[in-house]
Amino acid sequence: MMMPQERYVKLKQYLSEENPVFLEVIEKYQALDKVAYSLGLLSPEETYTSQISWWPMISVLGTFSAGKSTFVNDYVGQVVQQTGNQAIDDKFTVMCYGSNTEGVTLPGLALDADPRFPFYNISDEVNKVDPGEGSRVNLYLQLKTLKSKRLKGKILIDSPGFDADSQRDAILRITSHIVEMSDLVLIFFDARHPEPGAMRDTLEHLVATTIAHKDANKVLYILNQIDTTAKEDNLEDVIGSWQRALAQEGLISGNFFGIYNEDAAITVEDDTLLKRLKGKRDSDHARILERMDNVGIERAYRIIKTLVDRAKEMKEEQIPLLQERLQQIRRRVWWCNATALVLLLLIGGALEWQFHLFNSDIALGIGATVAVILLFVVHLKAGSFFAAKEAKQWRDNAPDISRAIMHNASWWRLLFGFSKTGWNRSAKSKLEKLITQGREAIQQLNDQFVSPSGSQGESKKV
Ligand SMILES: Nc1nc2c(ncn2[C@@H]2O[C@H](COP(=O)(O)OP(=O)(O)OP(=O)(O)O)[C@@H](O)[C@H]2O)c(=O)[nH]1
Ligand SMILES: [Mg+2]
Repeated sequence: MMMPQERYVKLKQYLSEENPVFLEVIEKYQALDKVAYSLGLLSPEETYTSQISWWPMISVLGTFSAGKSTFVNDYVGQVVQQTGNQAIDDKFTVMCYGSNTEGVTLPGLALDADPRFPFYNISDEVNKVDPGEGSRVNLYLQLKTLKSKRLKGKILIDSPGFDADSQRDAILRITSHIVEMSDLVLIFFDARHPEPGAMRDTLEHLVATTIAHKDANKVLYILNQIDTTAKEDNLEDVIGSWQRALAQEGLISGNFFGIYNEDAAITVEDDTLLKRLKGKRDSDHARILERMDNVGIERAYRIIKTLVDRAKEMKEEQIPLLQERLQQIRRRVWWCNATALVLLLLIGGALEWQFHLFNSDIALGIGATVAVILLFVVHLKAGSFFAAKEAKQWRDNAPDISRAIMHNASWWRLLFGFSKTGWNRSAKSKLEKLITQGREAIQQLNDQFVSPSGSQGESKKV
């Protein structure tokens, strides 16, 4: 396993050539990790740099036979993916650049075990929703490397079509992971079946999750195979019913496109009709390609935004929650201590009353020492008992909180309090600094990419 230190160095080497902004950004991630180590939210071998994709990542999702693989092949300029009119793809294919002229296909395990890819430890995630399936990660994922200029410095993912009956939890989990990690998500629909029935599942699972996504602009909704509307010359109707179906799922505004693949398209006899279809296709296709080619810019923003969000979450949610839970544990421990003290005094009083046990200074001293030792034992036992109990409650839903509770429930913190000690105040001020610096880094990116006139065409590529 790659340790954080090694990972920072690798990331810096790889990314600083691309854009010097990344050097600082990686250092900020390092600082964020440090705060998390001190709070116990991360274990020493973990790092937030492995929870995001440093590569720009584009994913292609959608209904089956919509033409996803055909589109992907066209984009990379090679036939990497099989296509056909029945459900073809049964796994997610992660594609990246490789210098071998002969492409290489590697099993899903290659992705699961490699911290440079955004699927590191995906088997654990799959196991959470579908116990046991994680070990069969090869059934769900594969990695293909190919020598395609378009893929340089990018990750492109082709996915299996959504099928009404056979959607496994594992596939759904991987899909939402992909949507989460991607800088650009292309959701393909099939113009041959634009009505709600045929894409019910896709609508429910993809549209619903992407609408809810905080960064909705990264999702492109693509009606593919619009050449097929030539048969009845009803492009507008088909697009209309498609958008109505999307609106029914709550998607009113969004990035909508209509395209087809020229090699796979049917022959259109009518010239004016062909021109109209091709006009729509060419302009929409060009807009999609522009977003795909510029995905490096979106990635730069995403990486910084994730840092800011993470720091905010830590400061505004995790620290207060942790503080509250630890206070609670501390209160319980003090009640135990108080009860023990009362019991000891009663026992001591009874012994004195019955046997006059504490009639000398030495006896009194021994008695007091025994009492203090007993109280300390009670304090330790109660502390670890209540901390373990509390940690267990958070283990499944918030493992980082659970770990932090155990990390912080040391006897001296339980004795002297948390809110009073400086640790959380200093953590909070470090996080505040990171948040401000993150915002500055975003401005720095704006300076690089945004031209004052606001026109997109003048922006630089990362
Ligand atoms: N008419 C027409 N046919 C297309 C177009 N794009 C793809 N096809 C055909 O549609 C069929 C399905 O294409 P694929 O690319 O395999 O679709 P997919 O979405 O990858 O399908 P799964 O991987 O099975 O989910 C193939 O026979 C393609 O030749 C298009 O724009 N127009
Ligand atoms: Mg396919």
